[in-house]
Amino acid sequence: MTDQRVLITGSAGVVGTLMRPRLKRDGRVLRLLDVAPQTASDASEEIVTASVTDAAAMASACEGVDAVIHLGGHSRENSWEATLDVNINGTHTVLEAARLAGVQRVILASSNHAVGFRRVDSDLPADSSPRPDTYYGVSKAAIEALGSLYHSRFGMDVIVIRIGSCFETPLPLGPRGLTTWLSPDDGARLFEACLSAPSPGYRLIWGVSDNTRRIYSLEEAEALGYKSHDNAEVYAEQLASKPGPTGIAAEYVGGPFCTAPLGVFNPL
Ligand code: 15L
Repeated sequence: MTDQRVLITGSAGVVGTLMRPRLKRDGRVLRLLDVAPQTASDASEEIVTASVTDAAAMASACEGVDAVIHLGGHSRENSWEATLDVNINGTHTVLEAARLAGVQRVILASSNHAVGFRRVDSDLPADSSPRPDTYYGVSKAAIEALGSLYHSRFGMDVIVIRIGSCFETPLPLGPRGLTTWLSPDDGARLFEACLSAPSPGYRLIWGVSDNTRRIYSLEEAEALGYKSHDNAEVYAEQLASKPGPTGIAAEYVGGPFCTAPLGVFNPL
């Protein structure tokens, strides 16, 4: 039996770094693509140093691949030009390369910031229409639309995950993290569900742990086979003394992104 080969773009980024060891499996090769240098830890890893905006590099990166997990791109607010180039054109380049190489399944990383201007007071369905809070959020809405297009036109299975906040712990995020956290282990469970669900078609799902203070619906992710084992609430005591969002940031899903200046790199 030949190995399953999964291409991960943006594998040296925050989510990529957390997923890399967790998505290792016997019989699976991870092809790890990033602009940053990386080193293969063993024969089950293949390294590609390239940008998702490079069509030729993406074409060869997609050769012999069974599925793509596309995490590459700017992961927060940036200039319009950089966001357009790397996030929107980059995702188009990835999808087009995957299509031409015959890759049947692509998993795209969207974000809560695609719907950042939705109110926090509901169990928000995963397919809520976009209400972006930043240029970054606009790019994530565009990525979702591109995924839908590639499914409808070409029959590719495309699963788009609106990720809450995927970090080792919710502690750096402050109290908002108690709502938005996707634990790395749950993240891996979610990606495994996305890789193995039979013929999913086009899906838009939330990427979040089963947090006590969760405001995103898990119904759609669970329908794909995801089961969260983690809950950010175990960090609640440690975060009790930290200031939470106030004003607009407290009212809307995007939190601090909703008031940060547009087009300015934001380390939040
Ligand atoms: C995101 O989309 C970012 O990529 C991540 O760095 C976090 O800031 C997260 O949203 C969040 O909302 O906490």
